[in-house]
Amino acid sequence: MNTLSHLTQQQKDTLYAQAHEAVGAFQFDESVVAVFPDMIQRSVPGYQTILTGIGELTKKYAQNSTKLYDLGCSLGAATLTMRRSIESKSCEIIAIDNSEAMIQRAQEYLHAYHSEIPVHLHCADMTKVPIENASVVVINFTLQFIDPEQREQLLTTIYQGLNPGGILILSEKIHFEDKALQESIEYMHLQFKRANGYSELEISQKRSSLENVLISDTEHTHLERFKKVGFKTSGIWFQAYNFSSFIAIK
Ligand code: GEK
Repeated sequence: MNTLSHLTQQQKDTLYAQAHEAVGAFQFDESVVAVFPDMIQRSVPGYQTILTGIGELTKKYAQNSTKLYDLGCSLGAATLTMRRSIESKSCEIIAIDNSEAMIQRAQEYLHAYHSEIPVHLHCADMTKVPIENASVVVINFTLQFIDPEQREQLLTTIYQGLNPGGILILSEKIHFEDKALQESIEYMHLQFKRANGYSELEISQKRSSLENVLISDTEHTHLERFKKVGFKTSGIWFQAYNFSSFIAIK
């Protein structure tokens, strides 16, 4: 079940339905916040399954008296899933997003449910946030928006802030070195968006707006980076077309 859909009116994403004279760079502003649950579900194959998996992994990896982080939390879907799934004692969740509009709306959602587990929501750049005493760190489709030059340092900070036995769950859009493979898997994703009601105009304008904003890595780059920063165990636990979710265990 989508945690947010029955709270929101599920406002439909029509941001790119009309032709724009010039398509600006994609921004996580109020207009995106209003349609975000619909947008992410119609654009990211496997999004719900990944949220369910985050819940299961939280159950298994959250340790007593530790912190769980949701970096790039948007409206807090992963935070809500984690909060419902924690079985360990005295945990707290730190949820970070650098969009004020997202954080404000996430606050409303989180208040709508009762829980004994504290959640601290901060409007901040996730590359500047200290990570400490962590048992679970989630980055669900956000590393792809971070400057590629800063990604290794961020993962190093996370590795150092994780306790032994702690887990990083990282979901990303990926691309493939092999041109033919890239083409056919991208085609599958396009078909997914078409089947979810996006027009050719919407698809092409959204693609232009994300150019130079969403910069994907390959599976190989992700796995090598996990190794480089110190993770001994890492791999993909879920993939739908060009969208993958990795785990890395300390
Ligand atoms: C979910 N995790 O529903 N620091 C903090 N936040 C950032 C930064 C940054 N430097 N850059 C971008 N963001 C969510 C979905 S959406 C994915 C994550 C998508 C934030 C940005 O404001 C947005 O809310 C989020 O990262 C990415 O499970 O829209 O494709």
